Amino acid sequence: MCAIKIPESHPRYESLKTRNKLVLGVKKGIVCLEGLIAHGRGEAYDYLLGEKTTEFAKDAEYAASALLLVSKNPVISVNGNVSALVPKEISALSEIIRCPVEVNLFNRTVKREKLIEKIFSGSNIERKKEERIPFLESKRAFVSKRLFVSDTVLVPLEDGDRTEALRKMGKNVISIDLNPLSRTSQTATVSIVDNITRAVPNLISFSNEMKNYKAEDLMEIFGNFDNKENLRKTINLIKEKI
Ligand code: PTJ
Repeated sequence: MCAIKIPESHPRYESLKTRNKLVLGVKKGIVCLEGLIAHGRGEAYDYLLGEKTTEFAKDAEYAASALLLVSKNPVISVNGNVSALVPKEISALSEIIRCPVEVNLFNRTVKREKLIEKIFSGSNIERKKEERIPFLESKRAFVSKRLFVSDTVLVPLEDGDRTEALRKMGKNVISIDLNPLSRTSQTATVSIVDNITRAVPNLISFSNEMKNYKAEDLMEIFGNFDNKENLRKTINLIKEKI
């Protein structure tokens, strides 16, 4: 469903369709206004990356899928933008990985949190926020017991503070953020520099491919991935493009 009708022949059809999903998300009370600004920032980086999944993003998505599958207690954390853009895909990924989804909002209101939880009501969703991430001031510090004890957290469109705090707790953090220079990308264990609209479908397809792999093979795939080097190559790609 779109706020306005966009002809499929439009050269920027995908981008305009994505914007419309966010505008509709605002109208429904799922996306906060700041989410539109955050998306604009993402779009600028996407433009520099050629609006497609780079080979480096694909490598990160492959390693992230292996890490999610080999983790004992993974959790997917979602916010307003993620819930408006890829709700079905997040539910599908959580089923393949067999992990819960948790709503975690930066601009948190109980009303919006409940609205978003409804979107994922058919999934394994963690509602109760009984724990607090240490050394984190924002409302994002309140998490479920499940996330508190998790070994790996997938955090699309996260803020750098929480990524750092989760890393300090000893967790693996998989980020999805189009900005390779953001604190989130710079501190995550696996940094996926790709649009969430492409990254989550790729995670689904890689996880499906690997779901019957042995733990040692998954560990090997994850172990062979060098996140710092991958980020360096992505930043170089942007430099070349400019
Ligand atoms: O729903 P809430 O209240 O939790 O708020 C969500 C936002 C996104 C507003 C909040 O988390 C926020 O302010 O995020 P930041 O700090 O602006 O960071 C968002 C990051 O996501 C930026 O680095 C953007 O480049 C990136 N980004 C934006 N859109 C996309 C994206 N990355 C991947 N895919 C996108 N579509």
